[in-house]
Amino acid sequence: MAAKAASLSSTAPAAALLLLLAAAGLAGATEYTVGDSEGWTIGPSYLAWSQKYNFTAGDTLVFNYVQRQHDVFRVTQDAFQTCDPANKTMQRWASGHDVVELAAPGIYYFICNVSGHCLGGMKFSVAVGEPLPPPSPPPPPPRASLFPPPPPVGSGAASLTRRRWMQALVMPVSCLGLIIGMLI
Ligand SMILES: [Cu+2]
Repeated sequence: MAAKAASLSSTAPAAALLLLLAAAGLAGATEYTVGDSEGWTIGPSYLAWSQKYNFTAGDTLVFNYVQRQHDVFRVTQDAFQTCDPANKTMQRWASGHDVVELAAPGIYYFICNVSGHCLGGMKFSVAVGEPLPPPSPPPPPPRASLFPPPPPVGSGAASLTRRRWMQALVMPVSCLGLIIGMLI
């Protein structure tokens, strides 16, 4: 019985730590490669790709492509729909390996501005939600001293209870004696 309790108290902190690590992994920022292994190019369905994931603020998008064959424009909804980014571009990238942070919640619109590519399907939008709240701090691990071993069945428990009763009785009796002594 006592051995079982000891083994439980030693595995509990380890289990709590695993849960905490899992929660931290879920709450942390995620990096998404646009188009997955196909990258940013003509051909893949970026609408289908963008609908596979739930994006939250703090996540990042990585655009991988051959430099000068494509580029990345973050544009307004209007420019996204018409594929015409003139005066409607908020940010642009052209390095071939562009890391774009989705810093705040909202809808982000991306297109490729190489002629014909947006109309050819190189466009997608992502709806970025609020980040998950941080995990609450873990409770302090239980200490062995907080769990005294149970008293042996029989004599121990009974004698302990009797001793407490004796202590509870001795105090008022001795006080009463003192008062009586003062009165006499
Ligand atoms: Cu392109």
